[in-house]
Amino acid sequence: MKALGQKRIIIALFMAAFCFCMATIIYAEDSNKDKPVPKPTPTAGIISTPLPTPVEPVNLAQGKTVTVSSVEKEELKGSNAVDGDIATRWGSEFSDPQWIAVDLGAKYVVNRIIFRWDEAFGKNYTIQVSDDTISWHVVKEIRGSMGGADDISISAAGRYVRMYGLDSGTSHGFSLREFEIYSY
Ligand SMILES: [Ca+2]
Repeated sequence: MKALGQKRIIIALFMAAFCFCMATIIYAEDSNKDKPVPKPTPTAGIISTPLPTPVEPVNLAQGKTVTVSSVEKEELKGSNAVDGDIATRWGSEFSDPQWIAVDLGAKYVVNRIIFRWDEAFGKNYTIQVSDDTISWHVVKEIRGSMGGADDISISAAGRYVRMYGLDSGTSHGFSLREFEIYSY
């Protein structure tokens, strides 16, 4: 009888422990219901797309081979007009006409030319193109330039581009700091 009583006590203790565990679990679940549900962190609405880098126009004439009608003196050579340096210049003899031709090395479509004149500027001149330096085609005629920088739009194609100076704006021939040629 004594063993049976102990067995009942053990069962009772076991049941009590089981009920306590169940009560604890239920309470924990109820407690979780009251907890705020974490909200998802909103993702940033800014899409980081790099802006396209502006493409700088390339001066096709720079560093190319130049031929000129004459030079005033040796240091005022024709290549000074395509060296990218505004401080250097080509200077012709003091007479009209005079010309300077750039060999682009291949045939290009040319849309813009800038002449950066020295004090002895070209007042009246033409722009010519050629594929062989034998047959030249006049694509633009400039009359009454005031010097400084002549920024000229053209539509032409050729390997060689020439400034053919008809009349200087001074009595000192033609002097060109930069002969710039663009295709765009
Ligand atoms: Ca120069």
